[in-house]
Amino acid sequence: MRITALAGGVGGARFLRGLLHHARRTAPQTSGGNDSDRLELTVVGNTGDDITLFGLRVCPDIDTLLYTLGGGVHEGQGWGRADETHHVAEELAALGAEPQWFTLGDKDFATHVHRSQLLGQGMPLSAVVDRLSARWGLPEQGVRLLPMTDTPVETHVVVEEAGEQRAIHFQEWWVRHRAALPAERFVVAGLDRATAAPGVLDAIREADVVLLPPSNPVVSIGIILGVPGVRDALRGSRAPVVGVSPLVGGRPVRGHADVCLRTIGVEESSAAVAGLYSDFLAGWLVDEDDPMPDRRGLEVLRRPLLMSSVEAAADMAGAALDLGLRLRAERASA
Ligand code: FO1
Repeated sequence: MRITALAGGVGGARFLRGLLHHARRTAPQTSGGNDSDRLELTVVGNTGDDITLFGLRVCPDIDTLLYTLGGGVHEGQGWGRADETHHVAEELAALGAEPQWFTLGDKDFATHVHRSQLLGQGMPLSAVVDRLSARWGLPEQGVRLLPMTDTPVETHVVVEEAGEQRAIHFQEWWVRHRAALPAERFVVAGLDRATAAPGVLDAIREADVVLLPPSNPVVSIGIILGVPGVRDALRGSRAPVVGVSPLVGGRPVRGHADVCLRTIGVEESSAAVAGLYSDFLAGWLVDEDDPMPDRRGLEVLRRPLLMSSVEAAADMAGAALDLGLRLRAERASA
């Protein structure tokens, strides 16, 4: 069974960890269960968060997916490594190196050093991600992680300060300013010239089901949808696309999806987020307390959407997957 997911950072990674847990706990116990049931997951990761710091290329959403699915993530933060130390960052601060508002741990630095070393040798980002995925044992779990594009792109935020507009990097807005600086709009430098990374469009076209985890619909999934060809592939895919609302009661479970939706002039509701995907969405999970969106042709399921544990995430991901498989079966018999 081939599943493709478009994912951003913490919420997407936790959802996909739940999906893998769901697959393991429902796998046929008999040995040699026919391979067609084995879950093969392709994750298309957002690279709009990427930033160059201290001369190193940092890919926050890709790294959050690697560390979470690979079992090395700092669970409380949802990003960065568990059991970290910060000697390099402390020395950089002593040297007066900027910026100091983005916390990089020592083990995390190794990822950025090696990635920058390989990129510097001319290796495309997708090949670098393959190397990092191998270190984290993703292939053994049947997981292939692809950056959405090998083209360097960066999400910047146009902010208004003292009556003048200027663009700052998304991470500075998100981390340093906690998304509290009024944002005029998002600009993704390089996206219009980007091409989907090798395998991305085929993974969407050839999937049995495509899943949209509860990642930020504007600055994570929205950015992936902006890669030329991705939206058309979703529209034309034989796979039903099933998404999970990132809002519960109109509020994001974590992060600042509400602020991002307001910035693009979209209502902060799960129905409005489903509207952003309406040209390809077939199924939608909303929290059990949320109003049912009355969208024709959209199959809506009510489920608890708080991923308070891996088991809860597995229940949620399992429900999304089962909805996708049901919709696929209905299409096949139509
Ligand atoms: N998020 C923060 O809120 N504060 C940080 O200092 C921070 C550092 C950081 C370092 C590496 C990394 O991969 C992610 C990091 N994040 C941090 C999360 C990052 O901002 C993500 O892009 C967002 O969480 C959105 O996915």
